[in-house]
Amino acid sequence: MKQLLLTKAFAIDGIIKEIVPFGNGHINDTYRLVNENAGKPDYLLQRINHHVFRNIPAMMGNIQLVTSHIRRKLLFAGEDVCTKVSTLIHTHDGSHFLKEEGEYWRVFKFMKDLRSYDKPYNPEQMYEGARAFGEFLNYLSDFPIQELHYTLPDFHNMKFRLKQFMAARDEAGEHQRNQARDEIRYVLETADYVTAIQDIPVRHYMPLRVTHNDTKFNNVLLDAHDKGQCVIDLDTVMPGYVYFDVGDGIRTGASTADEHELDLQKVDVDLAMIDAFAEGYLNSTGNLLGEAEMSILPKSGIYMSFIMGLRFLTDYLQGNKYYKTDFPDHNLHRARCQLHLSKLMRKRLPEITKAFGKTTLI
Ligand code: ADP
Ligand code: GN1
Ligand code: MG
Repeated sequence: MKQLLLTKAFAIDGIIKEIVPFGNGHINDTYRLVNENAGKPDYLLQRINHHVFRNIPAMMGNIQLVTSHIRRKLLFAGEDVCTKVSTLIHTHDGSHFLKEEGEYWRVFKFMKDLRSYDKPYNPEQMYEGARAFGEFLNYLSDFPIQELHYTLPDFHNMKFRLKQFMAARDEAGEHQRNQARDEIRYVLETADYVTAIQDIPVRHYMPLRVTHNDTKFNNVLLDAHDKGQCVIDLDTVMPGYVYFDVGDGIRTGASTADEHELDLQKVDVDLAMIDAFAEGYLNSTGNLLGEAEMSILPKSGIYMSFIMGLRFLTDYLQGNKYYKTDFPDHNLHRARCQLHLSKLMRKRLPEITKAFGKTTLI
C-alpha cells in the first residue's frame, strides 16, 4: 500500500503494521499508523490538502515554530511535553513534510491515551476543552507574531467571504440557487450586521494575536479523566483576533446538534455549555485579554457560525469543491444549520453576554 511505503521516509520508531483511516476532518486525510511493537509509539499520517493550503512549506514552518515555542515553555514549567503539545516527526533528510508524486504528507506522534469529541458530552468536558484553548493562546502570547505566515489570507474576513459568496451566487446554476433561496436571502439581509461585528476590532485597536483559527471542539484532546491536554490541527495558526477562537469553540461545543443537522428543530444553543466555555477560557487566559477583546466575545458565536454557514453555502453554489462531502446536499445542510445557529445565538445574545460577564460593544 502506497501510504505504508511513504512512512518509511519518516524517522519512525518501530515497524508500522497497519494503517487505519482516522478522524472526521473536512480538508486533510488522516490515518493512524499502528506500530507492530506495542511498546513503541503509534503515529498519525496526514495527506495535506494542497488545493486549500497553497504554501505548505510556510504552513509547516508555522507549525514547527509554534510547537517548539510551546514545548520550551512546557519544559521550563516542568509540564508533560508528550501530552500537551503535538510532536512532528521529521523525514530522514530532516524535513517536516514529504512531497511525493505531487502530494504532501506529514507525520505526528499519536497520543494514544487522549481523544477528541465532535461535541462535549457535558459542561465539564467543555470547560476543559476551553481551558486548553485558552492555555494555547496564553502560551503563544509572547510569540514573535511577525515570524508567522498568513497561511490562509482573509480566512475569517467576513467582507471577503461575502464577496466570494456573491460571485458564487451569480455564477451558480438555477437549481442550486433555487434550493438555497432562503439561505441566500438570509445572508443578504444579515450581511450588514455581521460586517459591523468585523469592524469592532479596528475601531477599538484590538491586538492581533497568535490564534488557532479552527477551534472546533474536536481539535482539542482530552485525557481519560476528561482533562484538557493538547490543542491539535495547527494548520490555521496565524495572526488573528481572539474572538475567532472563542466563536468557533462555542459554535461547535454549545450547539445541541451536529454541524449539518437536517432537522433544524433540534438545533439550539446550550447555555450551560456557553457558561462552561466562558469560564474555562477566561480562567486560563487570566488577565491577558483587554477590555475591548472581552467585550466582543459575546458576539463571537454569531460571527463564526455565520461565516461557516456562508462558506458552506458558497461551496454548495460552486459545486462542492472545497469541503469533503458525504452526500449530495451536505454543504447546503451544513450552511442551513450554521446560519440557523447564528440566528439563535443572536436571539440569545443577552444570556451569552451574561456568561462572558461584560456588555457588548456596538
Ligand atoms: P483534520 O484536519 O482532518 O481535522 P486533525 O489534525 O484534527 O485533522 O486530526 C484528526 C483527528 O485525529 C482529531 O480530531 C483527533 O481525534 C485525532 N488526532 C489528531 N492528532 C492526534 C494525535 N497527535 N494523537 C492522537 N490523536 C490525534
Ligand atoms: C474545516 O479541517 P477541519 O475539518 O478541522 C475548515 C474550518 C471549518 C471547518 C468546519 C482549513 O476544518 O475552517 O471551520 O472545516 N478548515 C479549513 O467544520 O478551511
Ligand atoms: Mg481537526
